Amino acid sequence: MLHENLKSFPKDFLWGAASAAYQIEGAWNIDGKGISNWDKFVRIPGKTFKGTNGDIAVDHYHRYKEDVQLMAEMGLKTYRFSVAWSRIFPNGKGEINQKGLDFYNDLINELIEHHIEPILTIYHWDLPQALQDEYGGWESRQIIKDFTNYCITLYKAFGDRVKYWVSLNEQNVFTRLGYQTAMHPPGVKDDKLFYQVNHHASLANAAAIKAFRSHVPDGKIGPSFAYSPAYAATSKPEDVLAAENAEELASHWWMDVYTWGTYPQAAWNYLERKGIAPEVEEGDLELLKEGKPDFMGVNYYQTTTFEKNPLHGGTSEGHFNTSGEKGTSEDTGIPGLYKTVRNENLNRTNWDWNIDPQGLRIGLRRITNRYKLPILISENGLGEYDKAEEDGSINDDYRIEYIESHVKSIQEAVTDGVEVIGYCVWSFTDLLSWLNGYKKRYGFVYVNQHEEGEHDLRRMKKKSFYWYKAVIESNGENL
Ligand code: BGP
Repeated sequence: MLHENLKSFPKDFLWGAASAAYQIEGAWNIDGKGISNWDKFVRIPGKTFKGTNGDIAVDHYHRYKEDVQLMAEMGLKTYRFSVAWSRIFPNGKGEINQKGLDFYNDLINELIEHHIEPILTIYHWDLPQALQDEYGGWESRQIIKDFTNYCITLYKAFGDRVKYWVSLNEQNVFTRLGYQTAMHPPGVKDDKLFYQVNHHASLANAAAIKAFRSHVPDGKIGPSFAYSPAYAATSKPEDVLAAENAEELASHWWMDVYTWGTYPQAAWNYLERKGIAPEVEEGDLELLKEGKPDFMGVNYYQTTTFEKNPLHGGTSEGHFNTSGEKGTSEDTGIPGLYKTVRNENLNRTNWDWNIDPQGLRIGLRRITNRYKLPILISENGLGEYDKAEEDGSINDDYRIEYIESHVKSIQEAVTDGVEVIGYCVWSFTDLLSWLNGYKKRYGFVYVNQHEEGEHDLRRMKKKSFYWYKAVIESNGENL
């Protein structure tokens, strides 16, 4: 649809930015914090870019007041952050670490004082290592109880002030990279285990949402799903089918479970015939149905284009660009189902991520049509090299262009009738990219932190900082 005039953003639209504990906090072993799976994983040689780790990250733990001050100056309406589970429960369960609760209490109070709505992500990938050691973390059903206990602790501590909650961040990504590509902890490649781990995570997600209803009855909660809408490479029916396969196995597999507590049929049959469908126990599907979210959190970075992949001799796992050298990523696929192919209609970043603002509108509409849930865009942004000039300016016009085009696309979706609650740009300050160190930057605020040498971690406002401030001031009218 081409619209003559676009609808305005809702008056209470949550213009925001996002982060995650491990990527910003640092203070990895301070004030009683326990060790997480990431604290351990980054110490294995060759796992991260130049061996970078989050020991210090951008030291948000000690500089949160300065960071919130910058958010206030920008006029942010909301800030999405995550809680490090091992700060609250150093062993994942058992005794609570009061200093961990204090830190997040202080942060939340600081945000509220500055009229910034907190959005709290309960789990953004940093699992207490003690749980991984004891029972394999997400590999065991025991995680459901410990995760729910951790959630209830947070609901009781912060539910009076925090009204927006994200349960699991990108379940599809942390399980895929943890159990299919071995690029994230625990560094395993096992397809059957991957689906089993996902089943446990979905159950934990549902149990957490179910418990939320009695502890924070006036709050809203949902998972954040990493959605990459599938395109067909051509109008050949076999390519269209490949895209359908991908949409079902790589997206509906999670979003259907979140919303309805059911697995999509063709994907289920495919996995069952291969002997890798998850084992479902009595009562599981009932629990999944009881965990319906209030909104679908969507992390959108790009669309993916698919074509037919032969059953024999087809493409399987390919190299992922974590070097920032354009053109080094390879196609991936599942023989017999689909394979990715470069979309020549789209420009790409230096990390080979497609730049596709219209894809966001398409994705928002697909979710609205299928699930009829409001949507929180919990992440979207551009990771690029940034350069601090001698006069301290950072001219990130490419980032402004990226965000502006995506905001326009959201407005088009809003005009189409999609209910969007808010938009959290990834990220507020520069931060540690899990596998790409500090050279792949996303922030509105530059942080003087690099892979090597000593750096003073000072904060510098990028050109995009001022631009987004003006967008917020005009509630998106001033693009
Ligand atoms: C999402 C994660 C974020 C963030 C972002 C950018 O998948 O939720 O934590 O890292 O991607 O990814 P990257 O740092 O790999 O560019």
